[in-house]
Amino acid sequence: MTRLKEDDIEQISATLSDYDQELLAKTGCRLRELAAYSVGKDINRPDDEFLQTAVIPLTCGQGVIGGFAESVASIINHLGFGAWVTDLPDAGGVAEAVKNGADILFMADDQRFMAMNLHTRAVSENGAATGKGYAAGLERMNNGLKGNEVLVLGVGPVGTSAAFFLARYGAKVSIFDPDLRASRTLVKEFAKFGYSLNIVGDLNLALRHHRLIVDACPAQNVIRQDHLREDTLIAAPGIPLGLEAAGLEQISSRLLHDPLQIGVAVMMFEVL
Ligand code: 2YG
Repeated sequence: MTRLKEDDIEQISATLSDYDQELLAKTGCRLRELAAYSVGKDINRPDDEFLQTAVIPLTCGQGVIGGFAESVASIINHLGFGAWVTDLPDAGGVAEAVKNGADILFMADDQRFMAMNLHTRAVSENGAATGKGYAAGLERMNNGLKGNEVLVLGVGPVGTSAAFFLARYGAKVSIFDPDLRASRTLVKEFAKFGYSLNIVGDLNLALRHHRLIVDACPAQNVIRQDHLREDTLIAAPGIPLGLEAAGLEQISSRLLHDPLQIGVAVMMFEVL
């Protein structure tokens, strides 16, 4: 589980409008539209506007990440919903949220980042939501994925979710993970849903062969400049970004990568 650092997230709140413009240029959707699209929900649900969301900082484990709860609340507010960070952390914060009429709670410890709707009991976990949102982002960037080959790097919670939704969009999904057993387990899981996954053996060959890539692994410099073509599209939920700096400026308009925005937006729409 990657742990964000303060400097990964310190710019989020101030740049959400620019972020939306960039996302619109890449996918044809702003963040709210992409999140609604990824969960298959209508974007305008009038009664949702009044839902109140509380984000509760948690001090357990390695403790609070400065700006984390504030960034989550700012993303939710940017989506058009009311959100605030509780004054208290932990149990006191949960009580404060409930007492002050929160309908939805967001909180993260070192293992799980969860959202929950106190009325419907719907819950959402960040890893699965992030994979779903990035699969939708790639599908929009490519104007559909039916019959397209997509390479997914990393079969953790994010990569697994991304692979599942890519398959649902009709993509031919190949996976790579250093842990071959994990890949084999995923192949069996997918077969239960009638989806066939291909495990790539040679990563270099696979990176050269694939135009569409989901980088859901925490490794750095996995994707090199010589792996990129002028029509390569990369959806990279993995932190830190696995693309080496040399390749960055040439592909920036064809790269989806953010530390929190898409995952939080999908979590919100999953629990609405
Ligand atoms: O409340 C706080 O400030 C801390 N307890 C938050 C700790 C979050 C730890 N998890 C992570 O940093 C990431 N897994 C969050 C999601 C990253 C999305 N790519």
